[in-house]
Amino acid sequence: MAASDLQDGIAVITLDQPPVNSMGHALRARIVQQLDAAQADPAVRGIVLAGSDKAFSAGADFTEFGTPRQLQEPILRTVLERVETCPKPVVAAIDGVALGGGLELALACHARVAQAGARVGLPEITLGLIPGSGGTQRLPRLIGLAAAHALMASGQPRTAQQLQDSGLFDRMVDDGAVAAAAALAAQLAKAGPPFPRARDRMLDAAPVHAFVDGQRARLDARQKLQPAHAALLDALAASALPFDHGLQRERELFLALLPTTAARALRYQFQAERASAKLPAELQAAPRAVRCVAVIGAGTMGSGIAIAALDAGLRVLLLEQDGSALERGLERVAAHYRGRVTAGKLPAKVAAAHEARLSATLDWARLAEADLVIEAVFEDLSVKQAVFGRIDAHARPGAVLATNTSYLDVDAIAAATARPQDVVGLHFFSPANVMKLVEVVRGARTTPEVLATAMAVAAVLEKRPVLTGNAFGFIGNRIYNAYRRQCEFMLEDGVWPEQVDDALTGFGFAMGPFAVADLSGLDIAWRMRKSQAATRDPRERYVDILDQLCEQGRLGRKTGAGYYAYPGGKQTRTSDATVREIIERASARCGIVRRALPPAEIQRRALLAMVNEAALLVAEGVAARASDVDVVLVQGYGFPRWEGGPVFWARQQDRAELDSDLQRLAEAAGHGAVRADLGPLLCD
Ligand code: T1G
Repeated sequence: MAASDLQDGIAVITLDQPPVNSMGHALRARIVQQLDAAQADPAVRGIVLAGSDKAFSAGADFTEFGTPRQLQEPILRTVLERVETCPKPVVAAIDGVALGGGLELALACHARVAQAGARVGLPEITLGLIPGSGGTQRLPRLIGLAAAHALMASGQPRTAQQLQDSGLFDRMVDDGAVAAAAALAAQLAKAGPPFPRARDRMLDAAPVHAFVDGQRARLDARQKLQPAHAALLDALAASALPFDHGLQRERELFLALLPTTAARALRYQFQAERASAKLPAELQAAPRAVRCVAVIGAGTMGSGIAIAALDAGLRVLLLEQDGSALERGLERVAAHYRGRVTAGKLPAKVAAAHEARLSATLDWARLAEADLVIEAVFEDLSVKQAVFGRIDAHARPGAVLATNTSYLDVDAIAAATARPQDVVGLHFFSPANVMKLVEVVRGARTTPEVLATAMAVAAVLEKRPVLTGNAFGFIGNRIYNAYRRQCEFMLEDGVWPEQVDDALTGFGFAMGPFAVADLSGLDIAWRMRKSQAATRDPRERYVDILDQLCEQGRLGRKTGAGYYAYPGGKQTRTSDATVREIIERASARCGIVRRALPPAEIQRRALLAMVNEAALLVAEGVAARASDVDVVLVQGYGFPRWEGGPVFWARQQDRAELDSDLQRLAEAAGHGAVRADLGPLLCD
């Protein structure tokens, strides 16, 4: 709630709605009540709005969105109007975060004082919305259109420090924002009305329209798929109007976005990510403390994991079995930090502090220093088992032992130790210091305490952890394999790689499956397929196009040809007659009469394959929650966030059509195809 106390004629109204002062109806009503009381109290000369050191306010309470409470007076705009029209000066004291409606509340104040470490932003675009309480109208008037657009279009918070010269804040302090705000309120009271208001500044129409038209032309393909980006520009164009007209236009645009699939999907994703970070009730336990992480294997993955741990403030011991490999790994880490400093993304002293916490060794005995050991060596079971045998011999009792395997059996790896209860999978995605997703793989003997430690470390690394059972492919690769297999079926059925890729990027994927395969290299899948050939059921439909490409040395971009040709080693891919011949021969061998598939059908078949596999994963208990699958696909596989994920997408479809389409896909796949029961997946 909002409590108020009077200090030397200045009423300090403190927003107190843990954990982040999200402004639901109760808090909004309390703020208005406290404002009215301060306004009526003759002893009050000025007013300060403050929050906690964690949050001034995280904005509107989006759990109220789509419910009557969201539109129950006082709505947020009413609160802001009461602040802006208050006959006594109102100053915001910003510490922690001021996001969305939280920043909009501060913008409606007559002045703003920020604590240097505070983070402010208008992240509405990440929720498929635009600011709905004046942000698109007040912010450009305070910091200029271009700076305001940059903040809103990125949706990313900035530190107050980064905005100190923007004109957003009247004061910036290292500490004591409330006292500084009280002093400023007293100053404004002494000077008397009218008090400064963002709304009283006008913007010239011509430069506003020129800027907006320029930005509209720059919207990229994926932004054009998201209605909020165009709506934001429409709202900014309205900032050239008289303030109240612009405010009205913003409101219309905001309300039109609220019910969109994209807005619902993005809110769903926000909450799904928080849910996935929590272990199921029966597995909850206290995590072990982790201060030192040993990473075994200084290759691309190992050095990426080491960087992620260094960035999180942990001590890192990088261990290799080969001196030159260790040197290369250290250079990879050093080059990373040099690049960040050169690009101005990291102060040199911070980079130096990170690197100071890195040590490297060939001495296995030093593993005894680690609280967590992460193995990131070659993806081969016997190699990993040998490494875990040595880890077991040197790691201290109670250390958590993690394998970064992307699909091998975690139990078979754990069996190489005398402490399988301490073994867990931590499947990072490359580059490990960039990709947010970590699959936390639970072995048969993994204890809840070890799982809790893995989830806690993932949070420290600012990752998005998702618990998964120890089944082949875990969650992400299992789903991705089903998706790619369906896309290979479509090649045989009648389309070319570029038609599949274009249809899926047209849906919003960052890249299509064949472009991804060429980028990552076809030989990875080829090696896996050859290892499974002996046990593959000959009755099952198997598409050997990839095998044939690899047999011709077409391993993807790195060999200048894969599903596409890359003439002159260029990045741009071109379709290739050789590939088409291979595909046509494959169709002929299957007796398939090729037919063109429209993009919508390509998209639907690919998505249905994901949905079916998601349902199987939930039914098998590999995924603890249906929404966990969506977090994995969005965070690790380029699934468009504004579509929510395959499960969210399925929940928007007609159930009967889903079932009949899945039946058709299962029949086309032939022997071995399993059509899942979507029931458990589709109930929210
Ligand atoms: N509404 C409701 N609940 C919220 C919330 C919000 N705005 N923000 C956070 N929570 C919940 C969250 O679900 C979790 O709940 C708990 O608080 C702790 O969050 C009108 C329309 C503030 C940086 O987009 O970015 O204003 O899981 O785990 O890591 O124009 O929360 O514990 O039950 O994330 O310390 C715009 C979203 C809203 C900010 C804190 N605001 N929040 O991070 O904790 S729309 C946002 C965040 C709007 C106006 C528009 C982060 C955080 P539970 P957490 P954290």
